[in-house]
Amino acid sequence: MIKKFLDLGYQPLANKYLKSYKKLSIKKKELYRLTVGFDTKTKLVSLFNKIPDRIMFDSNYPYKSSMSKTMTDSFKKLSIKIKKRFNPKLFLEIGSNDGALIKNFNKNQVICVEPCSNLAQITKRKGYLTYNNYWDLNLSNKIKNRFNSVDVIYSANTLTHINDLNQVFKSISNLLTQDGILIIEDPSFLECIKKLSYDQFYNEHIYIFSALSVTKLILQFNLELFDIEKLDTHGGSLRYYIKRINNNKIQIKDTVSKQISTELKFGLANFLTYKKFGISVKKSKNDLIQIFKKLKDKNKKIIGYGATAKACTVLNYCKIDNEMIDYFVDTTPDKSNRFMPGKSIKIKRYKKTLLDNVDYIYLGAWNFKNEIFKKEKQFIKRGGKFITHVPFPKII
Ligand code: DWN
Repeated sequence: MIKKFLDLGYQPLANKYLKSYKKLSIKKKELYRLTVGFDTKTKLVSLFNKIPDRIMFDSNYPYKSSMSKTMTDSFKKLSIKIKKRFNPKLFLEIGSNDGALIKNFNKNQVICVEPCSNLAQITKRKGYLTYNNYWDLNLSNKIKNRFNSVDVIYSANTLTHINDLNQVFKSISNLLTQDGILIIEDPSFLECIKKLSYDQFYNEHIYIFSALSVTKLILQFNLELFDIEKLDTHGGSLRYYIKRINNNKIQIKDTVSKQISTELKFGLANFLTYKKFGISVKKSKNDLIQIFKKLKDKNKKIIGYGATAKACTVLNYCKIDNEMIDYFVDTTPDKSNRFMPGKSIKIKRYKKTLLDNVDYIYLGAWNFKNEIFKKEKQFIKRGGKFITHVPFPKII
């Protein structure tokens, strides 16, 4: 049974940045109700309204993983680890984006899968075998016919974006060698609760995983966890290492039982924990609005930094508009001169001078706080301050 614990109101589609501002309508289905539930049986957290993937992931997907040094550094480290620990002859990435990870591998070793054609073009142009497809059984069979099997399959921040998880894991199991490894990496629901980062919910994040839910999910496909790594990326993620249950060559590390017992201790198996989270989110919204109002009463100039999908949820939930935030800055070329979805706030291509005369910066990309603080030493030195809602609304 799926029980609702969070209602973030009517929301536009994240990552759909409009060229000019227009008021979106519920009638025309330009807005959808963002409600989140907890399945008491499977322990899986998911959205009630699921937007078809063909609408979300098209030929104009603006997000590029390579836009942050934190992510490119993390992928470089991971590539070294994968080569050392598993030494794959053939490596497949589901959701290869602009190639931020696979650029660390040899071209003859890698298969990229990427449904957004603008991104698939990038890895194709660089000479990597790229299937511009959604991940499903058809594609898995097509690759199987050509390569027979794959040693390591990896996917970061992608499987949680796919509605049909049964097909996802069936297609993976279909292609993986008998002693093959699956590595997946996604925001951790435990961290999401601890940090009150309700902005992890938007249409693309159909699911938010926990070790508890992943364990149950993969069991149906005779797969099991054998290691878990905690990562700082994307506000606290988990990297799950998965093998076939009948593969006895690999030992199960105690990182798995430790993570599961931490989640159980925190109450991730009980609906009450989720209900409390929902109540705290309402308080967070009111406190953030108060901060903005107080600063605007003093005529302070506020801008946003990082036109993230996450910020889309916050702005639309808290009803923060261009009366509060003058503009957003972002390094992503495809976001520049566009508007934050559902809001009349313009996004400008990042340059340092856009921070001149700014008093406060709202951290849309709070998950890259350290990288941004390092970059904006000058702003901080002249007394500039940041606003964040994570783990609670405050001025830094
Ligand atoms: O799961 C998803 C994650 C991985 O990426 C997708 N569904 C969509 C996207 O979510 P997001 O937009 O919330 O992700 P990020 O990685 O928090 O986005 C950071 C944004 O901030 C990018 O647009 C780049 C920008 N940025 C910047 O302008 N200057 C980032 C840094 C670090 C900077 O210094």
